[in-house]
Amino acid sequence: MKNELIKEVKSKFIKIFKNNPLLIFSPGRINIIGEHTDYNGGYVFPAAVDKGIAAAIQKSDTGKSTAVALDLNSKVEFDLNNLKPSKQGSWENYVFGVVAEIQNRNKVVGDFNIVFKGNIPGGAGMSSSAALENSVVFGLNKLFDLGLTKTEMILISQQAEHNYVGVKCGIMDQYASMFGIKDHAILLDCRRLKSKPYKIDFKNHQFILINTNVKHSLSDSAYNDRRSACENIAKLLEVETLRDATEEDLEKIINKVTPENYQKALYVIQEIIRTKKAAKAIENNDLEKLGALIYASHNGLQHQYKVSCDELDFLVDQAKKNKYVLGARMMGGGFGGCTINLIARNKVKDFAASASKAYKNKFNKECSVYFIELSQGTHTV
Ligand code: GAF
Repeated sequence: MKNELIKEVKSKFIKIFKNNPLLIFSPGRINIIGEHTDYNGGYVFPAAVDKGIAAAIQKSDTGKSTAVALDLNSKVEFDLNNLKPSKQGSWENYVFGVVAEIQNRNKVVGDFNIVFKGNIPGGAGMSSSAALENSVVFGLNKLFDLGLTKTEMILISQQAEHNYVGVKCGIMDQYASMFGIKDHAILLDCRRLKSKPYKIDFKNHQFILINTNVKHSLSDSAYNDRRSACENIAKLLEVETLRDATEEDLEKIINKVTPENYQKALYVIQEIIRTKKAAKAIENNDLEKLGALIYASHNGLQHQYKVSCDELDFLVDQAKKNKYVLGARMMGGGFGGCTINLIARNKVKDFAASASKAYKNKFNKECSVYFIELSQGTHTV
């Protein structure tokens, strides 16, 4: 699947631009636990996967730059000296944003052509955006000898998302996509950008994803709203981020915040603790415990942070009814996309079939089941 994708972008590139490109694969990610904690300076527990974006990129000598999104059958030509965001929601903002942020760091990028295609459905909550941004910055760094470190590259990708795409995201997605390690998840301290790899090789259990195939609108503005609510509460508490606060600290300002925002901050404080506990559970091979933490994470996302939706809640309820699923929760920003499920290997087929059937009956639409492999981060191929 990945190889076919790479072959396809290569041959399309050669057909359009008549020279040989540099080929890059940049993965999407899952996240075991630690949702909406990254921009609060907390911990997350993601892993890069075998699905992502394949990009073919090369210098251009025609005096202009071109980007081609094969999935969308869309092509834009642009002038590197006159970059500004396109209308909100345009895919080219991911490309323009990365170039502009490189330029902001006084690095010189020359004209280039890029052709890309992905195999993560948009809106799945698996970070196709970060994968695309990382593929662009990684490719340009190589082509133009920019001398950027991987950490600088992910900060560029993140800024592109803030300033060109308009989502004030944390660093989890870009980090996981860039630094992923085969067969491992990464416990990431988002403040220090320090991570610890955990080999994931449960004997009798595995993670699977189920995509609701919905993405409710307003998710970007809801995301930014939550981020600023968290920042405001951190200010009230006189701490840098909610990572530095405890439940007791929060209780002291209970009268100064709305009950809704109180619950959101409480969720973040509790989720950071759950994430660290999840790492311990994996160290101890205690999958029951890990599963319980994953269910608790969903409960917080649904009732306290309020970023879930009926479709995600329904799939998590289906998981709860099945004793072979140890834990399930919504994954990523929310309002649609996938659930992640920790399930007994020999029961995957049964659960996938019963959950899919129930989902179809309830919503009159299909969900999709994804099997994933934990894979290496952004790389040339
Ligand atoms: C999105 C963001 F891009 C991440 O930074 C993170 O906040 C996530 O939502 C929620 O955990 O994927």
